[in-house]
Amino acid sequence: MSETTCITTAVDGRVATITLNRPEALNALNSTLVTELIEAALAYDADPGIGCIVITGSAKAFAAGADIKEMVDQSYTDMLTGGPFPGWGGFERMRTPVIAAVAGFALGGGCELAMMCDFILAADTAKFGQPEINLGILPGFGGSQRLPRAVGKAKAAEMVLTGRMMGAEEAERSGLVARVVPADELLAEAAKVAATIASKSLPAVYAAKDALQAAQEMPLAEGLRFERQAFAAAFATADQEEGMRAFAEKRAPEFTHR
Ligand code: CO8
Repeated sequence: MSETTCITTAVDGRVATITLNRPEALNALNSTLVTELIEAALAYDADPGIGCIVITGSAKAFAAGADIKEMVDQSYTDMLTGGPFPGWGGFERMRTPVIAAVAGFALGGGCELAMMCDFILAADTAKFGQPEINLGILPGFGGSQRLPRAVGKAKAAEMVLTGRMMGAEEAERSGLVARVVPADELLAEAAKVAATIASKSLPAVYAAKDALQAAQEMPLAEGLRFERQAFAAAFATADQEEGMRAFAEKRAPEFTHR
């Protein structure tokens, strides 16, 4: 395990885990934490030895939002020119799947960070919310766009306009999280799911992630064309032949990630 100022990182086999670690501020996303998080995530993304990344926080908070104390004196121009957190573009374009393992508060920028990940595994203690309205602002990390896509316009509008938090069970029912697990099993379960993903063919995983992302961004016809091309391209990989031969020969595939 290695530790910087506001995060810790650990690698186990082909799975990397980044733990947000500012307990004194419930993992509020200040510029140091965000810089460290993005740097670590991009370094893992560039490493073909890593097949899945888990981002998690503490038992009390995944992240309670952007650091309000750091933002209080920021101006319109500060925000327009990137605010305290430039660099999210690279995070959003990563090829490696990212799982958010959320316990406790995931609020504001914390909820938005979780939604930027490919999917969320939630502890039964998780609480999601976009409480920016209580601060005289609105979501600024994609919450007004990703939350309605995840839970529908009505529920998203209620949460964004009132600041109401949503518990884990409601979040699962609404489609915000993939699955809820008991809090003391969250990290083990996230590690297990991440190891499963990391055991698959890397090019196939990259392509599947891209296609799922396209579904969020493109009209259906365009997304279907994207998928058709990506599907055909999978047949240019050694792993496709290995995966299908292994099935026919009733053995486990040995992917070489090529
Ligand atoms: N920023 C800074 N400090 C925080 C934050 C935060 N978001 N959240 C908690 N803290 C600090 C508290 O100030 C407190 O510090 P101290 O001990 O020095 O007083 C410590 O963490 C513990 O917090 P509490 O005592 O408040 O703990 P509670 O258990 O009583 O309450 C809550 C927990 C309900 C989570 C409460 O802390 C809270 O409401 N936090 C703020 C939540 C919030 O409003 N989040 C949205 C922030 S705005 C945002 O995320 C915008 C993102 C878009 C930016 C785009 C830029 C380009």
